Amino acid sequence: MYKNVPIIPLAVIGIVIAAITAAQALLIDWLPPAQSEQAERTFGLLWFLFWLSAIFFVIVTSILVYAVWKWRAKDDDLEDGPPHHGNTKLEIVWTTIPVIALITVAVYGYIVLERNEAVAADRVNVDVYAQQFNWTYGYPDAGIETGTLVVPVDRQVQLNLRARDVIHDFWVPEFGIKGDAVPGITHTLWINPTKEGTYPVICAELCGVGHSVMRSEVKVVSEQEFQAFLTRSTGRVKAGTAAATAAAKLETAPGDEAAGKTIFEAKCSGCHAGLGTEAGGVGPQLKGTTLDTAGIRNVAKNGRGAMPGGLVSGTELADVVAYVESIK
Ligand code: HEC
Ligand SMILES: [Cu+2]
Repeated sequence: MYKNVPIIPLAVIGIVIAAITAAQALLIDWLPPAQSEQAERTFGLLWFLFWLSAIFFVIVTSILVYAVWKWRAKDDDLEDGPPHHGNTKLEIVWTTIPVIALITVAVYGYIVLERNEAVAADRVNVDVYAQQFNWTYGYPDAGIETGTLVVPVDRQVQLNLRARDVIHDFWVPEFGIKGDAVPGITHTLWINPTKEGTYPVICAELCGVGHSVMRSEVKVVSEQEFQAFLTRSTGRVKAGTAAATAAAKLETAPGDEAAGKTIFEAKCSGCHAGLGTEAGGVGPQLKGTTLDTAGIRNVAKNGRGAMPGGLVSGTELADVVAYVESIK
């Protein structure tokens, strides 16, 4: 019955399509390096899905290309063609194989989800606040808040995602998973970072005009450095004047001028020329400003007129205010 199958032309077409499919999969760097246990599992599942789909894609497309080429109707041929009856054997085969494939994918996917969400007893709890257009991170156990996420390596981090205005989405590509921050509810993500380093935090949900700049960083550090970070930040909170929230405490604590200069260069110098000492930018020259410390802090934090708010918060705000004070 299969004597008529055109093995050679089908094989040639199949090899060409398989080569193109494999080349675009292998020659392009689709994914960042996996830097969390979740990323390793998720990327593994992703590639499994890809190659499984690629096999079916090559088979179906090869037959399609061959059929289009071989049995193309002549230009003046308006007939319907001869009638066809079903082929039971073929139908059983093309039902059974996808059923097995889908069950495999479902089981594999379930296992990955189950492991990705296994909660560890010694996890670090971090509250992630998304807001147009910045991220802040609260450490409820230490009572502090920062603008950069700092987490220890080889220990689980539980991120409690919250939004203060509209829907945002917390995404660190290297961590392999992302989660929506939705007003009114808390969405939880668990990450087990596997390698020290600094990775970008990106908002992956269109949330307004500043969406594309809604970024911050996550620093994965050793357990020792993490403890030092907690102690240092807690110390800074204590040094600050009495204020209602931990965030406000950090913002009013004495800032670091040198750190502020670096932050200014990254976040403010696009509009304030000469690192704030010159006129001629989108924003005014800050040298010679008549604002007092609280006034500078207020504009730097909340913006004013054409200047956007939310660029800096927590210790970054304190540092940048110290810098502006120093050039004023
Ligand atoms: C998108 C451009 C832009 C960015 C980025 C920007 N600014 Fe501004 N800034 C402005 C504009 C425009 C004004 C004038 C606002 C007004 O009064 O209408 C201003 C005003 C200010 C003022 C008030 C000056 C005064 O004397 O009244 C301060 C202080 C200031 N900016 C600090 C900062 C700091 C600190 C940063 C970085 C965290 C920053 N700006 C980032 C555009 C910008
Ligand atoms: Cu956002």
